[in-house]
Order: sequence, then structure tokens, then C-alpha cells
Amino acid sequence: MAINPIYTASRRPEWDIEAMAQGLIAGDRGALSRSITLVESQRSADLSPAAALLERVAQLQKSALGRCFRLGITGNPGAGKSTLIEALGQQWVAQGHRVAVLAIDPSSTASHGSILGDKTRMESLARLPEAYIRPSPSSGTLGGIHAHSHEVLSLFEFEAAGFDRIMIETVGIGQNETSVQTVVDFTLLIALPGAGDEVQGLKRGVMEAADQIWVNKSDGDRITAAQQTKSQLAQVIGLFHREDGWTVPIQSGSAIEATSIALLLEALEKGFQWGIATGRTETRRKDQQTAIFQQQVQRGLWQLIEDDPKLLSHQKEIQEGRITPRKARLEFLRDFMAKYR
Ligand SMILES: Nc1nc2c(ncn2[C@@H]2O[C@H](COP(=O)(O)OP(=O)(O)O)[C@@H](O)[C@H]2O)c(=O)[nH]1
Ligand SMILES: [Mg+2]
Repeated sequence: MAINPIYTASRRPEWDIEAMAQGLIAGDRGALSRSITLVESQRSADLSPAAALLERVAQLQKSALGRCFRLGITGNPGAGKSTLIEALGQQWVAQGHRVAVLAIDPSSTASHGSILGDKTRMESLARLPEAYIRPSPSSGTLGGIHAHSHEVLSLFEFEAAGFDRIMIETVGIGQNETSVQTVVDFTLLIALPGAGDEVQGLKRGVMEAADQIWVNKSDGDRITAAQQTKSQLAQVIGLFHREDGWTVPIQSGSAIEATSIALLLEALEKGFQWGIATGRTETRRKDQQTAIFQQQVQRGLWQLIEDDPKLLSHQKEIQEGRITPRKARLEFLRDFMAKYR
């Protein structure tokens, strides 16, 4: 059965929107978790209450711009993203920040998270009262970014929850509507020491999207290799033209031994301030809002028609070679317009 996107069910008693909003104001973790569950829900009956909650939050919230930093951490599986998030998060908490993380849950994917050492739980960081970690199943998504990730981040930032340093972990793939750029202010790419191979193993789009690069696992006998990788990356990055004039910092260190983390943090804070000062963050967030709207309309329209008998019969005709896709499209849209006029 198709989910009817314009279906408005009577509100289920467990979604008491006002109570959830008040819980968020009070900084109640349970309310935050329930709110995220609602916003991420795929059930058609949850669409209206989710919209009501987000609307209420938007009314109550002062602009988070200039206060909250949304950092995307991208890189191949096993690069050390989760380990670095834990190291960064602990440092930020020590500096007085409140940290929220939307983490990829590798258990539900083919990213071999458990083989590489499942760090999703980020136990040391999760123990801190100033931190909140939300695992996000990456199955069925590209790189772990969901249609609703942007909205989840806005809940993190909601005044009372008050998280001002937000990290989202994603496997770097492609530039499309589900890429990390659609949800964050700034992207940190995690690379690994390795002669040439690693540089080539990263897709061009992923490197172009990086605002900063960290060559991780620069420890033990990999320190020299990490230095070489840094200069190779600098050469590659130097070939890209950035219209915003930003110079991508390239650093190396060890997430596990927590070396050079202070330098990494310093550079990230500069990036945060640069985004605010130049207006890039503001422009980006506005563009992201538009993109979310478009995505949601697309989804909604598709949900409206995916089980339409006409659509299914056209598909059958196409498979049987009785009509070309182009002609079927014209006919289907003509009928569709007539039906919904
Ligand atoms: N030697 C070394 N190992 C690391 C470092 N950072 C992460 N690892 C290890 O690399 C593996 C993958 O780390 P993880 O954080 O789960 O990578 P992710 O898939 O990118 O999130 C784990 O076994 C980590 O302990 C580092 O700086 N040095
Ligand atoms: Mg991870």
C-alpha cells in the first residue's frame, strides 16, 4: 500500500506535541529522543504530528546561526571517523560546549563496521552529560544521510537542548541530494596515510566538498607516510578552484592517541567563524531549506502515485514493449493532471 502523504490522521495520544515541545524546552533527553523518533518516522500517520512539532520548534527557536556549528565528518569506512568524533567531542565538552552526534550505525550496513571495530556507541563521549549521541541506521540511504537528517539537527539545536557543536558522520559518497552538504555548515574529510592510493581512493566530488582535511592514524610507523599524504592532498586540492577563497587546512594526527587534536579544533573554530563572517553558513542553510522542501514535495508526489493502477499498467506495457517510456510518460502525466485538477 502506498503511504498517502496528504492523509491526516487524528493525533495519536502518544504524540502530545505541546508536551514534547515543553520537554525540549526543559532540556529533557527523553523528549528529544521521542521527538527525533517522530521526525524520522516513515509512518503516514506520523507526518502531521511531525510537521506540527517542527513548526512549534521553529516558532520557539531563536536563530541558531552563530551559536551552533554543524560539522560533517566524512571519509571511507574504517578511516576513524567515529574515533575522531569521540576525541573531538570530549575536547569540546572540556571547553564548555554541548555536543550532539548523529552517528552512522554500521551494524545495519555492509560497511563492515563490526570488523573494523564498532565505535558507533562512542562510549566515553556518551557517558558525558553534555553529550548526546543518536545512532542513525544507514541502511537504505546514501552515506548515512537521511531525508530527515536536517530536521533532526534542528531539534539538536533547539534552544533548550542547547547543543552547540553538532557532528554528523557519513560515508563520503557522491554529490547528490543526500550528500552531507545538504545538512552541514562545514565538512571535515578524514583521509589515511598511504602512498597515492588513498588519494585516488577518494572520489573527486568528496574531495571537492571538503572544507578541511585530517590525515588520521598518523601514529606508530605511519607518521612519515602521513606527511607524504598531506603534501599529495595539498597538490590535488590546489587544482580545485574555490570561489569562496577559503584555503582548505590539511592536518594529520591520531584520533586514538589524541595527538594534534588541539590544532584540529583550532582550525575548525576558524572555519566556523569564517562561515559566519562571510555569510556562507547563512546562505547554505537557506539553500538547504529550499532543497529539503523540494525533496519532500518530490517524495510526497511519488508516494501519491506509486501504487496508481495507471502507473502500474504503463509499467507493464513498457516491459511488454507495447509503448515507449516517453509516450507512457506523456499519457500518464496527462491523466494525472486531469485527475488532480
Ligand atoms: N592506529 C590508529 N587506529 C585508529 C585511529 N583512529 C581509529 N582507529 C581504528 O580504526 C578502526 C576504525 O575506526 P572507526 O572510528 O570505527 O572508523 P569509521 O568507520 O571511519 O567510523 C578502529 O579499529 C579504530 O580503533 C588512529 O588514529 N590510529
Ligand atoms: Mg563509524
